[in-house]
Amino acid sequence: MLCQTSNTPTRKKSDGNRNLANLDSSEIERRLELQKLDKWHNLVEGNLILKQGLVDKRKGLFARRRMFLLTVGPNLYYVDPATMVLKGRIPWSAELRTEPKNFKIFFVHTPNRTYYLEDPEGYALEWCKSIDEVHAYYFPQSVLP
Ligand code: 4IP
Repeated sequence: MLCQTSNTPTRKKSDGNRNLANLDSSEIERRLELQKLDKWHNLVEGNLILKQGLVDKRKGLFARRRMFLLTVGPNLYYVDPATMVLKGRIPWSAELRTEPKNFKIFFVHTPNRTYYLEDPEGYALEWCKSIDEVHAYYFPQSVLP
């Protein structure tokens, strides 16, 4: 697993992440129908949300609390939950990789930027695992042996 190293803590129980590899097209359609009732649906360009949660994204001295939405595509959108404005998205590429620091803090490395992220609920390892799974699904050639 890309995000796990020998000195990282063991994972907490699952927080409801949906595994992309286990979803067939009819299940995706069914979940998309349900998702249309979700207040985040209009912000993710019609893509099925695989995982969501509030994450503090640090840039410079300050951190901004954002709703992170991991979707098929793949996409990793972040939204200001107070204004419901889509603020950005982490760009995907074969080079993207996660790095958990502890239960709360994790990094997402991209070629041009490292995103410094903190899950106040302590699900950093789940975020890394979910992002890694989506990455492996879309960029299978980049998975290390
Ligand atoms: C902002 O700081 C926010 O952290 C922005 O995050 C961030 O954009 C800006 O970086 C940064 O300057 P202030 O709110 O204190 O001004 P968000 O877009 O989530 O509000 P990104 O999206 O890039 O992290 P710059 O370098 O993109 O402007």
